[in-house]
Amino acid sequence: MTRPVLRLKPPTGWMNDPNGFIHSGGRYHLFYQHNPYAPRWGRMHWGHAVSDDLIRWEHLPVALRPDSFWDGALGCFSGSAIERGGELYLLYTGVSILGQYQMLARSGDGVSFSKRRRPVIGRRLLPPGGSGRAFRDPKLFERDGAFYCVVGGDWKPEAPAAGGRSRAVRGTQVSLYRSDDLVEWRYVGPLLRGVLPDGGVFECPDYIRVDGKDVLIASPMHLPRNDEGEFENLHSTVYLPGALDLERGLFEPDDGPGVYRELDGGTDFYAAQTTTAPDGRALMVAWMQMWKRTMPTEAEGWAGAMTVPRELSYEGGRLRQRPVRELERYWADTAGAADFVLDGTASVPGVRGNVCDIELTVDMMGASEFGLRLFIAPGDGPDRSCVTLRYDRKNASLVLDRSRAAVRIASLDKGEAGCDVRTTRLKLSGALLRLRLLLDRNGLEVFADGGAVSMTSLVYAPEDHTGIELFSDAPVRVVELRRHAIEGVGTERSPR
Ligand code: DQQ
Repeated sequence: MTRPVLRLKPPTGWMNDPNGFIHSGGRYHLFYQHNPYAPRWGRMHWGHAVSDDLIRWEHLPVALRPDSFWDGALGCFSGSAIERGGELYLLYTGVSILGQYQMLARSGDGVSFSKRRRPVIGRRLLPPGGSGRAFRDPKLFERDGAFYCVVGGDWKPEAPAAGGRSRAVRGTQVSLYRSDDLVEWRYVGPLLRGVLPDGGVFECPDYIRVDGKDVLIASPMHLPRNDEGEFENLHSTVYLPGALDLERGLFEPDDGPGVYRELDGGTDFYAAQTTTAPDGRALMVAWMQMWKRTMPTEAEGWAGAMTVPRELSYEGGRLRQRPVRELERYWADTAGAADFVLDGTASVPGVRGNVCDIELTVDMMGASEFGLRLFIAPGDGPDRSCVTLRYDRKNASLVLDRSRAAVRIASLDKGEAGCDVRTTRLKLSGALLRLRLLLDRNGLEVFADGGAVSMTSLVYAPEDHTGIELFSDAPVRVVELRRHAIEGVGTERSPR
């Protein structure tokens, strides 16, 4: 199995959630949940990588290890970073035998971190209805000289269910805290509350202002699938545009209570974390994986990787995502064709590859289906393995199908119906379908309609499965097809 070129992955062992994503000391830092000893989840460390441009990453030594009483049970869980007075601070969840509490570490050089001995948000500061059993993933932000963080966790509603007998309801909440110095915190209020199946909680909450809009992000566990075909993965990542009231600790979602928008419609996207770039861009990265799936790279001693970082914008009442523009510096050897009619199946000379960036605009004309086959095995014949992305115009949806992929991935949880096919609503305003596809050896990131829809999925294919084909059920006009190879990202540099 080949390692992705563009996307951050662990030097060895296991990687999950992105943590502490920040630009500090002249470079980007991306920490991550890490087990350096095996390609499986274990007691959590914080792995650490740095980059000048969000594309070429250099691994640094592990930043946090479970080496104290407060993280001695399951380790140093997810959290975030902020700069203060020229120092880099990490706020993370320590998991001890007493439960989950928020811990602080700091560094003068951005490489080695020293931990405060006791939690800064401990038992005394639990939110109303919250227990220390699930209280995790603090995400820091700064506003008007004050520090804030949002923390996910459990919530036991105070009143019994209306009209019924008192029943133990296990809910979940995202709580807001405030501090002037990152050490003394006070609880402000609940930004989001809900009840998820099986006592699931909102993991990895995040808040960012994008183009003047307040956006709350969270990763709810076990969110049930809806009629729109959303939330098909075991756990989901959602966003809620709305209005944040920092004084009263309230978040008013634009869509009303209990409505979540899926952040990505693919099979592998979780625990997204945002940061703001020095030039003001809102950036986001996520774990490109889903829990409880077979992970074929285990056999190579590593497992888990990130998405390529994305830029966020807020336009037309929705969040849009696109790969960071720094990626374009690595475009090379552009091939493609423009303004031709496709009717049936065709390939375009030079348009192939498994590490490339594809831009495509298609006028659907009278067709009801248009699509691409990617990662096609060499040879001839209709049975070659591949992955299919197709636009189904009648159902206004984009369908990503990896049931014919060279290496199948299975879901290991009965809460998930399967993980071969994902469908995402995509309503075109006219007949133009606009797609951007990022192929990176064992993965595919799809952005449609200027990033209004994204689908992120792992695809494991041998190195020579580089064929690309277009297909349609009736004539369509390919307005533009450009495939940029990606070169010069180079090999990974490991800790010295
Ligand atoms: N992963 C971390 C937790 C978080 C979960 C543990 C989400 O902090 O809630 O590795 O993937």
